[in-house]
Amino acid sequence: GSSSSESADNGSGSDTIAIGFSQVGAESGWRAANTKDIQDTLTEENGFKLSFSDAQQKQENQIQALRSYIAQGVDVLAFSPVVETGWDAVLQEAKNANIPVILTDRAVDTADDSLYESFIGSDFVEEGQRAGQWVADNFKDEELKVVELQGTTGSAPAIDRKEGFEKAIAGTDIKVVDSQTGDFTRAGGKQVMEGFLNSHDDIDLVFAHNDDMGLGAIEAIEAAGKKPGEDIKIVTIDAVKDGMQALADGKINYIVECNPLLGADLAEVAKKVVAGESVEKRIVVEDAAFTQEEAEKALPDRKY
Ligand code: GZL
Ligand code: ZN
Repeated sequence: GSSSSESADNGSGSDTIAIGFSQVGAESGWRAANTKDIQDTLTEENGFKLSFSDAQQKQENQIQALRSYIAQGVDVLAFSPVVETGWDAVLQEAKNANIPVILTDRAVDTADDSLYESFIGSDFVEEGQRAGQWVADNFKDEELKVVELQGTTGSAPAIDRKEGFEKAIAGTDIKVVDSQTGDFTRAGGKQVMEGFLNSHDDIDLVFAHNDDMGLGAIEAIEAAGKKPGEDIKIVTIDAVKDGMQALADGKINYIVECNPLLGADLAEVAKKVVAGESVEKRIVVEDAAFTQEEAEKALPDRKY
């Protein structure tokens, strides 16, 4: 376009969108798939100059990255907030700098939702509810003892998945007898499950907020001489390849998907926002769910 009307050059040529993205970390298979999709989609040929950073699951690193992108004068900011609270200051700084913000994957808890343009991600309450509903449907009259491996404390998926699961089992004899965070990692899930196995000899089912913690629980259950998927049932959320393989192998009993492929929606929303077009405040990503049989069929074509 004509140079005079273009916005101040963002150092990447006026038609390319300079986007700063702060990623939670690299804690799980889901995160790896999400990162790959964003980096494969927000490319030069798609009209983007992507600055990407990994915060190792620390909020202060995310805030630091967002501030550096604001200082660089990017056209748009995007991030997946590791926890729900503590973002108002940096979001206000972005607003003061006229840099629009897009949330992907996880939500923030803010009184002023003018601080971001759009939130693109799954409905985590529904994911927890679908997991709980499968348990309620399959064990409705049993006094089932459940232990819960929670995601990162204070994160939207951990808060919402717990809420959804509890809603689904309300009114049944299913009881969550222990619940602790494994921080969405395999190592965390294994360590917490070892603790649960030491303090409970009556565990019937594990509800893990993601596949990676479920895979860690499998290691702990097998080390204790029990059969995962049989002696102790396992229900998880994500449906990444390793989780789906364990499901097909009968070590996990049910998985609710959490689609990590958010790159296309992010690219579309970023282009509209930079062009000054209105965008939907909330874009809900659709998720599927898989039994052991369905995993066998789906595995060959799984993209992640
Ligand atoms: C969910 C995402 C969660 C995944 C975990 O959208 O935020 O974080 O369920 C990941 O695997 O670590
Ligand atoms: Zn017990």
